[in-house]
Amino acid sequence: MATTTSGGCNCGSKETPATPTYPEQVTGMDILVRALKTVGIDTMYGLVGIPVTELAYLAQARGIRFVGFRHEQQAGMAAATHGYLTGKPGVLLTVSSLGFMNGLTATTNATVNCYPMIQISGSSVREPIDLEQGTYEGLDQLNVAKGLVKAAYRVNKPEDIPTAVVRAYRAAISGRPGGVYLDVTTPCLGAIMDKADADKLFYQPVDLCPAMPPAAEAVARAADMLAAAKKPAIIIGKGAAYARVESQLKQLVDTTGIPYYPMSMAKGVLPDTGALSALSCRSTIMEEADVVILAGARLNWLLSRGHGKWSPDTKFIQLDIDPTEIDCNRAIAAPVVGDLASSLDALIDAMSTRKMSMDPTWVPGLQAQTKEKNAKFATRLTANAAVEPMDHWTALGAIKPIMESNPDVILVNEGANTLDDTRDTIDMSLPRHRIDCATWAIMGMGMGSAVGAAVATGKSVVAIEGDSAFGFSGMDFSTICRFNLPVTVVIFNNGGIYNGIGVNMAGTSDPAPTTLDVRARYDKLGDAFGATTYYVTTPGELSKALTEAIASRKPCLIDVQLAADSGKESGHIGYLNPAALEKITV
Ligand code: ADP
Ligand code: TPW
Ligand code: MG
Repeated sequence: MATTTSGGCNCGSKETPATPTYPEQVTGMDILVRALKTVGIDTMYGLVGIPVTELAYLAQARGIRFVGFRHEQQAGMAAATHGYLTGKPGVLLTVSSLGFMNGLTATTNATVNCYPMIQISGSSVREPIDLEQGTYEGLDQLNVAKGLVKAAYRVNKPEDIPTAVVRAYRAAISGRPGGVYLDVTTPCLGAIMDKADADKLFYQPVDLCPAMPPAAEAVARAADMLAAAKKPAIIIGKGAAYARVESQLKQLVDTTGIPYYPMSMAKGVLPDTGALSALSCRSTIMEEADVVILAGARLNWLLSRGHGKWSPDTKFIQLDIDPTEIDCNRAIAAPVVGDLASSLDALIDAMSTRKMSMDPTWVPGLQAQTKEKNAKFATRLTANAAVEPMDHWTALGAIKPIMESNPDVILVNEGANTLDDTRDTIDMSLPRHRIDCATWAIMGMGMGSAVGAAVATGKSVVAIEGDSAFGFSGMDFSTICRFNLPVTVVIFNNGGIYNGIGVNMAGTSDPAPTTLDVRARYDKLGDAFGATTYYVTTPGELSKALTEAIASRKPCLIDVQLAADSGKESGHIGYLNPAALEKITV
């Protein structure tokens, strides 16, 4: 801005013109970054472009770590995993239209899984969107997001940004956690305010995730039922892992002697190999337990929705923060609605004045069954150890002792057989160390979750991926390399979705629908980005490679050559397939 007087020469004049002062100004982007920092956000995952590139630069400059991805879906998976592991919402930043929608798949998946995250997306100018006039990347993003996420907000004015961020944060973590969408319009990001006015907008929100203690009578009802149980069991879900109630669960188990069964991502909340672990006794619990505590686990398809093998006489005590979860599939005899920490504290307290009346044969029976099943299972891991190429079990036989002697390594896992067999093979001994495709059984979470886990915790990560599963997110292996993260990706290559022996029944040269590339060298993909890579064909080579890779704390990729006929259709959930392949005729 010119500071001389207008009109040219002022020669001869003795007066120096006063330098005008202007108030310091800030943009919507400044305010957004500061609002995020005020609520404690220190990391952002995303992929930039108009209108959020400068926002990412600014966030980075102001001390928010920005982890840039190759695909928004994976950035979203990273944010979701960050939220699950830290209990603070992970943040995803996307551009408008397709970038928004790519990210929304992850935000929706986070909502389904009860992971707290916030997707912040730039969106185009409102008026031409509303009149459908064909503006740049025009999409009514707020209304697309609504219905797919836990909450969705739009912010149009810079002065509303701090409130919008606090609302998004609270919605993501309070009650049942989930994905929140925050739409920030291009004009709002670029709008200018006087800094002095903006300064007045910020405040430190009080009690962002309030405790929600259960009602006393609900706890007493549950405690009476538990005390009277002959064959009780606790099913631990990932809600318990998220709520960090491992010490309360340990206390409940230690003081009552009730056996426990963990859902997939709750493995390790209490040790899988603990004396009261009934990990191998799922069917017996379903058929015989008379009282089952659901601790942060939904009675959804993963537990046969409370039907199928379940005894019709089993009574459920459900500890959950969401009252609408109760009775959703089957009558719940004793609902305890509240946050798990408060509910478990109250239940432990109530049990201290009650005596258990457990059948003395219940736990020893489960323990004998566990011993027998484990011995049988062990033979499966070694039965084909000398056969080349390996099958899933042989490869897992090599991996099991290495993962179990590195309990602090976080395991990420997706695939069909690769998922099911890994879950069944590798015992976990620490909470929040197993992240998988979870409630929706989706493929395409691997690289994102591995990045999120490594960034959020600083710990080493091993991602065990089916070859198909890896394909959904494989390009973001480059993000692991670019950020030099301590992540090892292990690819089980059996050449296909479920296996590599699918047959094209039309007899043309096209591959079968399930067929991928059994001879692909995924290790060379890792070479392209400077990772340490291995191609292994024997259990010995796999052991050596994985041991080295974990110790290196560097990006590594291990291509594990499996036999094309290793793995069955749909892994362990083939029963959900409407038609078996052999029924198809041409
Ligand atoms: P899993 O797949 O391991 O069985 P789910 O995702 O189905 O676990 O269930 C998790 C449950 O935990 C959800 O019903 C959710 O409402 C509940 N939950 C999440 N956080 C808390 C918490 N802090 N306190 C109580 N329940 C919680
Ligand atoms: C987004 C359907 C379920 S499991 C799977 C697919 C494609 C891959 C199984 O093959 P993989 O493992 O990973 O090689 P393995 O060991 O059995 O050979 N699209 C999405 N999600 C799902 N679940 C699918 C498709 C599917
Ligand atoms: Mg496969």
